[in-house]
Order: sequence, then C-alpha cells, then structure tokens
Amino acid sequence: MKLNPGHLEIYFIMGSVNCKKDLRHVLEEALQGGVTMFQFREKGAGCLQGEEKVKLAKELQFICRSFEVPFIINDDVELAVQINADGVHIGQEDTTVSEVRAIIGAERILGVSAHDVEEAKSAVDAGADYLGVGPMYPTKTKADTRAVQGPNVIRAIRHEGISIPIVGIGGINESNAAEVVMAGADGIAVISAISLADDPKASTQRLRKTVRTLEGFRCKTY
Ligand code: TZP
Ligand code: MG
Repeated sequence: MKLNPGHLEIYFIMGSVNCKKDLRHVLEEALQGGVTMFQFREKGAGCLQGEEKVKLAKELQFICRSFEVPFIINDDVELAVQINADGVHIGQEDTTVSEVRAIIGAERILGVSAHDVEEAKSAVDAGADYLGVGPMYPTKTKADTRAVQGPNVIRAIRHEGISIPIVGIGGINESNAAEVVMAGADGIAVISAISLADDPKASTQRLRKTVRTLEGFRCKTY
C-alpha cells in the first residue's frame, strides 16, 4: 500500500496490554471514529508470543482491511512478511532501516522512530516512508523512552528541509495535539488517548477534528 500524508492524521497504536476492554472492539470503535492508520505493537509485560500473537495480528489486520486502513506491525519484520501486513515500524535499536527495506520490499510502508534531526536525516536517507518523532510529552505507556523532546524537535526537523510525513508520539491527548500539528506534524500517534478512553470512537473523532482543523496552519518550511 502506498502511504499518503493523510494516513498519518490519527495513527493509533495498540497491543493487548494497552487496553482494559477487548482490543478488537476498541480497534473497531476507533476506526469508526476515524483512525487513519493502525500499528500492532505487542510489547510489554504479559504480551502475547508465538501463535497467539500471530492470531491476534491476523484478527486486527482483518478489521483494518474492512475500513481500508493500513495495518502496520511494530518491529516484527518476519510477522509482517508472513501475514502480508501493509508495513513495519522500527526504532533506532532495531535492525537497520536499509536491512528492513530489503526484506519488506518497496511496496510496504516503512516507518522509523527518530528523536532528533540527525536521526531523522539518516532515516530519510536510508529509505523511511515516514517518521515517528518523540516522545513529545511524558508518557506512562512506555517505560524506556528517551528524554521528552517537545514539539520543537519536529519544527527543527522541518527547518532542515525534511518533507516526508511525520507523526508526533508520546503523551499526546486532546489538550496538546494541536501543538504537535502546528509544529509541522502531519498527525499524531497515540496509544492511551484512544486505547484507554471510555469512548474510543468519540475520542478519536475529537482528535481527528483537531488535526484536520489545523492542517492549513502547519509549520512547513521545506
Ligand atoms: N514511543 C515513544 S512514546 C510511546 C512510544 C511507543 C508511547 C506512546 O503512548 P501514549 O499512551 O500515546 O503516550
Ligand atoms: Mg522497536
């Protein structure tokens, strides 16, 4: 699937440890609310392994397909190829960007986490399709994050002329999403703002409205 910047408006990320309800239902409600891309990130204490992980991945992929929303897998390149996912997201600690590109081919989406301008530049040079930049704000969802960067790091990346799609990630919610988009992000990547919401559909709708309203006002210096 070919990535377009609109896919990054509301990038929802979730694994089985990130929600209290059945995550298939949470995903469906989020998609009904307007999620534009989904990442299966099965990590953390108590996460599923082996066949159970594969089964869940296929179920979530099926749900995403019915909404024509790209289904991305975090880190697990082998699983992505096995089930024919739309793409893969990798961090700086994972296999190199060019190695992953060689395995998944040109047709699949490749996202890379970047924490500063240098990492962003090298990810782009190595063939990333989009960047996940953060953590924007403190988050309880991921324990081993780098230092909080704030939205200004996105502004700095845009000032360097990097024009590929970017999402901010980390601690983003309805009250700070606007700052992230204004700094130059095409959208926001969130876990708990949707996965733990009382009403995932309504939360997604509000986040999407914020992102869309600000579209014309984004920092675009490239
Ligand atoms: N990478 C950087 S912060 C983060 C990841 C996966 C966690 C984001 O979760 P939340 O709940 O949206 O803060
Ligand atoms: Mg990783």
